[in-house]
Amino acid sequence: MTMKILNETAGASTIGISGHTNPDGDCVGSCLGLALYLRRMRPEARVDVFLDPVGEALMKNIPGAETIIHDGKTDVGAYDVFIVCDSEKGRTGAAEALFDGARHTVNIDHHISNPGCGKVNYIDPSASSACELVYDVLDPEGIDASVAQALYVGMVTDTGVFRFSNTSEKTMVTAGRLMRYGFNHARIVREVFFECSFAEQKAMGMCLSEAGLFHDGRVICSVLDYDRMRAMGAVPIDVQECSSRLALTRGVDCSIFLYGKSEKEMKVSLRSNEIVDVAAIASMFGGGGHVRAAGCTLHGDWKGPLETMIRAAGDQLEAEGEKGC
Ligand SMILES: [Mn+2]
Repeated sequence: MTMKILNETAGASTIGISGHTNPDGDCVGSCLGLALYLRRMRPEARVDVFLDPVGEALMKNIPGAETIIHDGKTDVGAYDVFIVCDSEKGRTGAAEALFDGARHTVNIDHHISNPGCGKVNYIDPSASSACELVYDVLDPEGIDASVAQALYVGMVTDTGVFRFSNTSEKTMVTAGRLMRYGFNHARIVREVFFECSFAEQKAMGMCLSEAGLFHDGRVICSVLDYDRMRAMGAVPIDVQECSSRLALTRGVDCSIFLYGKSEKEMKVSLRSNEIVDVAAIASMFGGGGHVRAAGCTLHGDWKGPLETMIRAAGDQLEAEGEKGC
């Protein structure tokens, strides 16, 4: 039987909760969902959440986000219970010492690399999100709309609004049960997942209109140099989706997107769908990453390296074509 968080926190007067550094929606949602629930069900206990600063959309859509403690500072010597969500303890930054010093520890996570670092662990790599697992350890009667909303935000984040292959029947059933508590789920999806800044919209438009195709339309490439970036008021975070979007062009396998980070520095973001090993291309210029998503940085001339990268992608596609014959 799945452990229940009320059993694990019985008699506790201090409870600490944390997740990984640079927290995403699943991390913040699972930590806050758990905290809001425990503040309801264990009113006698003090419940502290420790996380790095959280982005604007998550601050707005995760209830209780304003109660997060950012610097890991606390006057509690040793927590009665410390819970880590969506992470192993080694990725929690300043909170790791608090976890190590706690009398009892719990770890709830869906990362396959996590062997479980608590005295009690609930680790399930088949779960879409930590939030899906947090729901399992709560008693449904103790959940209210705020708890449900926090968990829903995390599920939406880690499943890409229920699109990714980690979305299971259990994910949909859990999400459906959360909806019963009543919150504006349409607004959450819009604000947390789809909304962009004006600069981001402009940058995406410019990136798409400047794009060109190579190698029979199987490689796509676009460049926003530093002057363009500056003219639009765009910063690197505004162009983080550009390469993925380029790769969604029909017929394309590989996208190469360059943007100026400063006068002298071009960042390269590569994506592929099924064939090109973009990590191999990025490594030609001192970068790296994964087979389907990689990047590197160019100093000085970028036109020569760009041609080289386009050619390398074409060579890989050709080699794959020969293999198929
Ligand atoms: Mn997660």
